[in-house]
Amino acid sequence: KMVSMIGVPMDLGQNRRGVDMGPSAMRYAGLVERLQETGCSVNDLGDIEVGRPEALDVKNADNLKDLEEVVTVNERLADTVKNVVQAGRFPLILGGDHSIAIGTLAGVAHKYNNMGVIWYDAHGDLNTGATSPSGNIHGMPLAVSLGIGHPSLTEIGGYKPKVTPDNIVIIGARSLDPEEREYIQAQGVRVYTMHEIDRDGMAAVMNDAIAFLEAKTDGVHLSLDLDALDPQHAPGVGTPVVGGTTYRETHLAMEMLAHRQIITSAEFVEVNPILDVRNQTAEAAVGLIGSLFGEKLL
Ligand code: DIR
Ligand code: MN
Ligand code: MN
Ligand code: MN
Repeated sequence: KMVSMIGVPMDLGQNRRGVDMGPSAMRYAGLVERLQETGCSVNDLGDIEVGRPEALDVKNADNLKDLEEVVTVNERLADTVKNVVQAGRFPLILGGDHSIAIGTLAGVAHKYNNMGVIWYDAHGDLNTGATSPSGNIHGMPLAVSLGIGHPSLTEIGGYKPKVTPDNIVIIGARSLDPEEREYIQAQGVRVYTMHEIDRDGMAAVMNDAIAFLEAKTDGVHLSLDLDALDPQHAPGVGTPVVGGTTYRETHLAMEMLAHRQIITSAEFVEVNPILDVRNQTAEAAVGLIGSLFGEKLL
């Protein structure tokens, strides 16, 4: 695979400082070498420019923290990602908080008529300024990509929506806000909560999710929020939720995605080195990325 790697040192979409260091932590954990060992040709495009919170004139209109700068960064990211996919390369985006999925999807969805999305996360990220309990845009990127929310977010890349509710699957959910639940139920969004993972096992869940998306999409983006993993396995995240997937389960999920070859772009987000334990979470992310790109034990 021809991989183009893009770091997005964004921490404005939530309120725990430090997630801006996520891309460095994953690079430090040996990401490029790991990908090269699995046979990928890697082009590290460096980091997208993000304003420093201290230097920004922060306005929180409409319950959307740092809206202006989040929009600016995501426009830049969308542009870069669009160029990568147009060049026929695989975009691998390193976060940064999950608000960067807005730009990633704006960039990749150009190329596909029926973009599929796997949202691997403890959360639904289906809030808007009107429903969010926090005002944090990292809790909104899936809604924004579905065309719901503030126009300056939904119009990033110059078109909307990027995806439709019947082409997304959420895996690992265990913390959904009341209006996120309502949306999921009203739209019939396919969600594999921790209940289904416990009951049926990760292999069955992934087989089902892959078969579902494979049949009807022409490209699939993987958006992996490290907080989907249990805090024991990924302590370095801003909004940990107990009862998550293990490292092994997530690893298996990545291997199954690699085997079925359905993923056309991916991002790994919410790694926060300040909250981490000796870079464990970045190392977990790098291990997972290795598996996603076809690394094998034997
Ligand atoms: C919560 C937390 N649902 C919110 N969301 C997070 O603020 O909207 N997403 N942490 O990853
Ligand atoms: Mn999350
Ligand atoms: Mn998230
Ligand atoms: Mn592996």
